[in-house]
Amino acid sequence: MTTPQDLARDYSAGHSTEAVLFGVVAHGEQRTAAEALHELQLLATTADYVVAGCMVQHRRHPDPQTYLGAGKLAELAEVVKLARSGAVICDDSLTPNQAKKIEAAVGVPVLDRSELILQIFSMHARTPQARLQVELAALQYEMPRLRRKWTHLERQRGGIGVRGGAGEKQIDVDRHMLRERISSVAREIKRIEQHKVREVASRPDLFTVALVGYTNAGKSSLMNRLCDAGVLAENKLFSTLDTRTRPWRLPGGRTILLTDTVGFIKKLPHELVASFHATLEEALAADLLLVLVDGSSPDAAEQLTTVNEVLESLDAADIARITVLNKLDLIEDRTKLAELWQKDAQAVAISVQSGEGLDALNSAIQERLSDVENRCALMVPHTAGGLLAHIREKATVISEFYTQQGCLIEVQASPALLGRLLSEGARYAEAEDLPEGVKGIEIPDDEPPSGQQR
Ligand SMILES: Nc1nc2c(ncn2[C@@H]2O[C@H](COP(=O)(O)OP(=O)(O)OP(=O)(O)O)[C@@H](O)[C@H]2O)c(=O)[nH]1
Ligand SMILES: [Mg+2]
Repeated sequence: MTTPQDLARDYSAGHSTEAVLFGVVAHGEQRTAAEALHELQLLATTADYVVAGCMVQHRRHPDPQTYLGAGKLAELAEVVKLARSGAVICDDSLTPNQAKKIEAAVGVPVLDRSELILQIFSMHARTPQARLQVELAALQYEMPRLRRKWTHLERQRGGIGVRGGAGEKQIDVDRHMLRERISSVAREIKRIEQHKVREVASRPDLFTVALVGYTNAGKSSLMNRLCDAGVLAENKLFSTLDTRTRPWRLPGGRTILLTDTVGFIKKLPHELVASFHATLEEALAADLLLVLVDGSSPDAAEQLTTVNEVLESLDAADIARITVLNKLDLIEDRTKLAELWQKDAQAVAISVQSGEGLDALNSAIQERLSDVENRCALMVPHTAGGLLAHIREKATVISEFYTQQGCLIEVQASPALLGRLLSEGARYAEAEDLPEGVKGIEIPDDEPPSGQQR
């Protein structure tokens, strides 16, 4: 008997199947087919296909019925035959009808970009939440394609006709089964998400920086370098599907949080965006975004544009951000970064591998911290001495001075943290707190930052 898992989960990887890749590119495109389909090749090899050839057609738009024009489709069938390949993979999403027609012409299974990305997500999902999110996206992707699946199965079994055949009744049964499974998976995801929301809410009120960016840009590698996090980083697309948060001790002793999450890619299947929305939202509940780009990629500028578009679609366009151009060690001619500097003149260039630029990244983060935080002098009485460890961990300490009453401490901290410290026994320092002759501690005599009572 067919189960919903059978229907949605034939997203097993390519198992070294040889595949011919194809796509449509604009007239005037100068790059070779292999160059134009470079990203699709990375996706295909990550999903364990062997690329047997690449073919592109220059057209204004894909054909609504067959994606490629009739002549090019015949050429694709010829290449498939010659290369004896077992599948073809399209660089775009195909409608169920287009996929069916291409399959009839080439005689081997057709995958589109969405299906390939779903396969990779399915291969890389490790936590129960990621597994369910991929399953939900796969079920939703499958729903409008059931008819093709059954036509295909019947042909394999030597069945005749589609209308009124066994497949037609089976489609209704399957559709019902898929719907039930979709609701049950969605319910389970909701339950996990609610648990996560509580977990995030209970997190200590540390400044949080999220790593976002195109897949394979080096987000997890940077997190490993900065936090000794031991997360998986490899030269594959979508190695990370889960959000992980780790403490990061800045030089000077203060701790902030760093969050790593799933990467973006152009033409990400909308089922996956919807399904991973909560994971991304968790990452985007950050005070600052580090938008990582692989500066050595010939498509770096386009990738940065895609990332900015995705961030906008996730309502994250207003979060403070630093653009970080990574893999500097691979760039021989650094004038090639000019286009990226043009997009963001404040971008910081680094190499996670060699460590170059990490100091500059640190300074840029400290600068952003000082933009959103307040600087002031506090008096922490000896009776509230327990607060000092808390302050040293969560705020930037500029200076400390012990007096008879307590510790006079100059800090830069978020308004929320200041509010808490004041409610737990600290107070704003006054000029009289400073013993005579002591210099170097600045006690502002103007009004304290808005919302705070002196
Ligand atoms: N040469 C070089 N390689 C780097 C650098 N940073 C990361 N890499 C490599 O780039 C590949 C991808 O790195 P990851 O850290 O997995 O990238 P990611 O952004 O987390 O990717 P996903 O999780 O797949 O979205 C790995 O093979 C890293 O070793 C760098 O500065 N220089
Ligand atoms: Mg990663």
